[in-house]
Amino acid sequence: MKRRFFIEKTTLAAMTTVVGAELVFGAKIPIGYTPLALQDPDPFKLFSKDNRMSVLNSKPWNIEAKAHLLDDKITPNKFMFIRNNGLIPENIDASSWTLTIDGESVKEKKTYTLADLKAKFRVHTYQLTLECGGNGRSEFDPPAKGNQWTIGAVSCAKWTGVRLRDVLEDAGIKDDAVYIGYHAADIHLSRNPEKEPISRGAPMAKVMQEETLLAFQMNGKDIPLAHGYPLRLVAGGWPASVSGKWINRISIRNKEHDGAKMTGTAYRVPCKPVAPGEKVADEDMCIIESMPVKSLITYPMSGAILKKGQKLNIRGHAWAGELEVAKMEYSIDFGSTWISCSLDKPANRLAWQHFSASVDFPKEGYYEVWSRATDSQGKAQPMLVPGWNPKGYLNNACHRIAVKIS
Ligand SMILES: Nc1nc2c(c(=O)[nH]1)N[C@H]1C(S)=C(S)[C@@H](COP(=O)(O)O)O[C@H]1N2
Ligand SMILES: [Mo]
Repeated sequence: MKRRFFIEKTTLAAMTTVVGAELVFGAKIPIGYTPLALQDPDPFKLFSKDNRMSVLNSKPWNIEAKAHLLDDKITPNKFMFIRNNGLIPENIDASSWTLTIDGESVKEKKTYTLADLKAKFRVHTYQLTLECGGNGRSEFDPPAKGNQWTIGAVSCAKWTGVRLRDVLEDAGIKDDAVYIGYHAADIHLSRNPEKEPISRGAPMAKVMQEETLLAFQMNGKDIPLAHGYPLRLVAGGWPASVSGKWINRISIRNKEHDGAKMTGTAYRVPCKPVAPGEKVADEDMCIIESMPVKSLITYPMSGAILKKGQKLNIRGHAWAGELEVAKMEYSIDFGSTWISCSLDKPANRLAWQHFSASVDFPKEGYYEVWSRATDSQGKAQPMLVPGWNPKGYLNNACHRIAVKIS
């Protein structure tokens, strides 16, 4: 056979990079043939996810839930979305894992093992809402590049760990500290060790909150690998990109952190509203902080069919970033009138809240049930997709489900 029936040298080189070893008889691979090592493994088995989750991307892995899969009050691993910017770290050894605190504004650079962290600091558990800044991106027009999240990039698990504040104070925080930046063990898609897939952070006010954790457990067990084993930051209520996974270094900065995905359009939105599609100057972009008020009807699943005269018991969750949800309503007439739902208090600050209502339908036919949350400052969810921004962040439009009465 002639050489041209086989793969190109450049393709072979790319394959070698991905496989992480020499493809010994690589030159014999026919065109169009995908070696098993390059085929995607079953993500549901790989990550112990329910197979009704949606895979948005496999390189890197990005997987989201559906509204009705998020019905649990405490999100179990099997329904928790995965958002990766790079490749999951390989060969993690928790017994030799360390966390280093450094930066311009640390008094004394210090390194801790996981055992040090557990022994030295008080352990706390909080249920914390983590929503990807890009959740809802798929509905923006003109469309925004990136994972086309629908509504399923949100979770509220129980996280156990030590307070970030306690660890930083142990190393010593200088007066000029303004921000922290995290560094993690995940691998850049290029496999270039000089590059970080993501290195974000938060201003000191968020860092010093009692609920901001360096967590080593999720729902009472070791954190699953995909969610940051063995150590992750958890900063509830803020875009989940602040909650760095696989953390091995935190820098206390004397300026806003300038790591990967802190600048340009990444996790930033126009400081003032812009027209859809408009170009926005860099200096007019602001870092996303607290996430906006939002809700999700988790029961029933959209498309429910009921008999005439039957009441429909709906339920779901609502959250409001740093704030509490103060009011929860539903509408069955496309937002013309709203009826209140019963709304629970959060398990703790920064945890989502559960709502429920018993819905009456006037006659047979097709309906949509819409849910609308209002935060403690009086801001409600918009009925339609809110302010367009270049990367499609912060879509907190009302959630809706279809219901047929027959
Ligand atoms: N090290 C590291 N941390 C990370 C990320 C990442 O790619 N690498 N992704 C961030 C983003 S954008 C989100 S939305 C959350 C997702 O957390 P989850 O995958 O545990 O749901 O992790 C954040 N922390
Ligand atoms: Mo995200």
